[in-house]
Amino acid sequence: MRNPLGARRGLLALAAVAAASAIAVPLGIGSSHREAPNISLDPSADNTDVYAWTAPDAQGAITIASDWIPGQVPANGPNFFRFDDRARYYDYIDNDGDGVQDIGYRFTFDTETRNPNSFLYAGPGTQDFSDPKLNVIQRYDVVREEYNRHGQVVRSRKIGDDLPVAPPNIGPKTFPNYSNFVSQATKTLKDGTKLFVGTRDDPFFVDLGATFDAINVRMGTGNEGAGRDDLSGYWTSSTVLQIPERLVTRNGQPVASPDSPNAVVGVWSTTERRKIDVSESKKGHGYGKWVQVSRLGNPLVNEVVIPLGQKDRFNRTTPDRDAQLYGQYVTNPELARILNALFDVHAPETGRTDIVQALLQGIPGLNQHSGKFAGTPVDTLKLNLGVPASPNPDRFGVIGGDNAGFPNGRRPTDDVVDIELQVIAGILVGNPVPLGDGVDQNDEPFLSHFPYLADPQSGFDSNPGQVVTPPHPPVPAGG
Ligand SMILES: [Ca+2]
Ligand SMILES: [Ca+2]
Ligand SMILES: [Ca+2]
Repeated sequence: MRNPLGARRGLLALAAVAAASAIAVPLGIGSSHREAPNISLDPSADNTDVYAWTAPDAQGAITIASDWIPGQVPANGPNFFRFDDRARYYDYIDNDGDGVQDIGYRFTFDTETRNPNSFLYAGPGTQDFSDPKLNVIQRYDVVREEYNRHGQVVRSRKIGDDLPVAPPNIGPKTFPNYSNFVSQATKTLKDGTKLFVGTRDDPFFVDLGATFDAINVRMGTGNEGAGRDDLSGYWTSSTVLQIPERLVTRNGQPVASPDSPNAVVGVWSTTERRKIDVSESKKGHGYGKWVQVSRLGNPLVNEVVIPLGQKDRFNRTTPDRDAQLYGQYVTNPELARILNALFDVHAPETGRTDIVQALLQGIPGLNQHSGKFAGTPVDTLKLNLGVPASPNPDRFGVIGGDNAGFPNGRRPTDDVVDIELQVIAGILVGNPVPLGDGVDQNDEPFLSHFPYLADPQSGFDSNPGQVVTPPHPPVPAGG
């Protein structure tokens, strides 16, 4: 099996290491491809991706999808991947730009085995959640929290109680109507919030094995397709939320236009564990306070920018301290030096305020917060909710002229690998280099409706890591 571990968290750093070792440049970053050493040993708490966008069919809401647990091989019974009952999973929203959460959604889980004397996850022909043949069922609670300016909880409300998690797609004999089955896992609350939690096709797409080799072979391109989606067919564990704008904005009102003072929100995701926990403990029965063990906002920062010695610390800290703790690594990114050393792309190596602005401060007039915290550098995915969804999304997002995509939020279709490589090379400061990995889209088409992320391939039918993008003519930088 190709190694999908640490998937996109470690993606670019991994690709850089692979490329470096291929031409024997001593970069001194060691043989380990683990991105953040501690969390790579704790995959069930590992954030892999966060998406936040305005869906075309729900323009008065923010849609947030968060994924955990990288590299889930579908054919993996009898104990399939699932959320950890002993962890707490969060989506956070900052609506004034100080990097302190204002709204949070906390997911906790509880797994029941109905018949401990059976080895089967579910019996043949299982139809729905009430079917007694469904032997293992995981349920979740979701609590909506509101915080003061110090991030302390001032209001807490359980909005979902014992809701069913969409099970893994074991195979057609077990779940003959899988799509219908898991559609029951979509819930709409009284306040208009939609929820889905469960197994999905991993929406991230990347040629993990050959990113930089392709650039090496076709210098100046890397943009002609022919890449292999090494994450194709793998599963992920997802939470998808669709929240009416008035429930996330700073003034409790819908967003009237892109210029409205309440238009921009920042999104990130975290995982918490008990400070002292033991494997025998039941849910909530560990000891000690809850501590954050994983954090993810933009799909670039901890992967590429934060050096190995700081990555575990990054996972423990909060966005409001990002500038103080990690600012130097953003302005002088190691990856720019690596790209230059390997491929001579003339990427600026210092003073990269363009990267700080694109990812941490927000782009003025697009996705920068307004008000007294405008331009504060924090690693959140900043989305202007007043920008309408694009009828023709461009996979390059903003650098492709489509302001409804990354880094104005992040849609599942956004090709963040190509975008990030081109941003590091300097497309925002007049150095367009048509870098890419040759994979332009997900292996599975996204759904046009909630929860948008595609059904997972079945364990019976899966053949992960095999989908290859057809070759195509070169695409210039920025698409
Ligand atoms: Ca805030
Ligand atoms: Ca996929
Ligand atoms: Ca790509």
